Amino acid sequence: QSFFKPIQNTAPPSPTKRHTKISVIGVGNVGMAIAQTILTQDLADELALVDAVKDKLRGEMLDLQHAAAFLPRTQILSSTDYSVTAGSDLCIVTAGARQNPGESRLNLLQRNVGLFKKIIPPLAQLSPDAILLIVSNPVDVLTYVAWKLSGFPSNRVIGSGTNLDSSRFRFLIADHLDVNAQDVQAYIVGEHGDSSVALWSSISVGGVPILSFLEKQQISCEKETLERIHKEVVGSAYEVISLKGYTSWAIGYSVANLAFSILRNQRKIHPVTVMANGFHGIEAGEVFLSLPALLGRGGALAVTNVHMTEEEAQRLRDSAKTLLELQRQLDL
Ligand code: 6V0
Repeated sequence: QSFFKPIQNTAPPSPTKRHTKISVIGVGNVGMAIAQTILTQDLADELALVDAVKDKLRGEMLDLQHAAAFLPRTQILSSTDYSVTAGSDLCIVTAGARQNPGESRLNLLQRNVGLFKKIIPPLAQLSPDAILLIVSNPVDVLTYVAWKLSGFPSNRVIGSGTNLDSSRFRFLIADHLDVNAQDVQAYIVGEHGDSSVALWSSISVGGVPILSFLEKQQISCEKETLERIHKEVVGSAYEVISLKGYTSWAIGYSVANLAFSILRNQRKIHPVTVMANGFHGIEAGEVFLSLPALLGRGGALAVTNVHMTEEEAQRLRDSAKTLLELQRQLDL
């Protein structure tokens, strides 16, 4: 005797409904913010969590499962073994080592490369058609590392890059003008963090290009405000970390938004880390940097020909050189 008495002659479930699976590697502050935002957006039928710390991983899984009564139905699994990720459509990597006191950035990077050597090959092997979305820092170099270790085509290896920097930028401009941040278009490209490049001519509010509007009106002090806002964007992560110890909510929403664009084939443009070789005069070699890219079910589908001044393009090329130099020092 089963709990349900079946209804006779019902049609079998439609074979066209795709089962969507997302894996999140690393259930720290960032991984969990991403996982919970994904659940609220009804993006996946299955969510697999992986971490190296068994008890914390199980605790986080149970805590999310206990919210099932309030969320769209998603099967949540967890394991320290990568077999739990098999058949994923999207693998989001947030695992990372913390910087030790006095440790150089290069040393931290090399330790994270060590972690990626354990993480990326099994992910790629168990989900050969997946898209890899890298969040761990330094995100640009680690996206390159993930691309190398996975053997995937570069359109299926993406880093969260300056998507977060750009959303901080849009928030601050919106706050200054007292408008909705969704009406502000503005791109920060290049390296995630300190050397990011704000594309001034890309800023428009409700379809009005801000810079040419200011120039026509000969309002120069507003330009200074925009520059101050970019400085504030660069300082934002440091400020949040000094206040609460880590950043989580904005990166959670920003990565879940990327997951939505990819899995729901939105063909939406996001500034994310992609293979940048061949764009905007970057010819020095295989390097990943953020550029406004069209995202859909196949991953990064195209890069927009966004207008850049020669100075902006030069700053991108300088970043590319710095990253290539760093990549050359890595033991891959
Ligand atoms: P955290 O809270 O220390 O979490 C890291 C997690 O990774 C921990 O749960 C670890 O147990 C786990 N981990 C470590 N090694 C492994 C391994 N081999 N396999 C599986 N799991 C492992 O860090 P937090 O969540 O705050 O940050 C995670 C990463 O995201 C860091 O590299 C941050 O610098 C980076 N961020 C990137 C951002 C971006 O915009 N790209 C923004 C914020 C943080």
